[in-house]
Amino acid sequence: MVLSGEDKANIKAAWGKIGGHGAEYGAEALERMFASFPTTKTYFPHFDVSHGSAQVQAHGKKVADALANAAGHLEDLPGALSALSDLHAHKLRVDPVNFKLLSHCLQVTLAKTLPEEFTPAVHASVSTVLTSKYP
Ligand code: HNI
Repeated sequence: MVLSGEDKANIKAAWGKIGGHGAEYGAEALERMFASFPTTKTYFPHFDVSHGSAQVQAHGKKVADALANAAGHLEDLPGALSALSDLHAHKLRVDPVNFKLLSHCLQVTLAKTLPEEFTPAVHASVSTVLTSKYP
């Protein structure tokens, strides 16, 4: 996967706009995923997935922190995401189709919260990164 210079600039700018809201947006994206694509809940049988759940909030922060780390390593995404990829593929055994579902929910959350900044070009750049590991 090759990110253009424009992609990188778009992602850095979009992440900058998220500021301190990463955990909140991460939790909203998870809530949207569980609500809209219920099969994704099968990976979280030990979670309370109801609205406002402390577990979903905490997990939203973990996902957001991982994405922030990735956004800071756009020159070496495979390296930055390697341990997490192993965890999801080999230990958690998450089917790749689910990443597209979470990506979609992240994009909806960003589009809703940053309507001015989330232009089609930014949307495309974010998609490229979020799906970078999948065929
Ligand atoms: Ni995911 C745990 C990041 C997509 C199911 N996930 C994590 C952790 C991070 C993380 C960080 C915590 C790791 C640790 O404890 O060491 N997950 C991400 C990111 C994405 C993603 C950045 C994509 C953008 N995860 C998904 C998807 C699913 C998923 C699509 C399934 C639908 N993840 C899990 C499960 C866990 C998990 C299950 C373990 C949760 C727990 O605490 O028990």
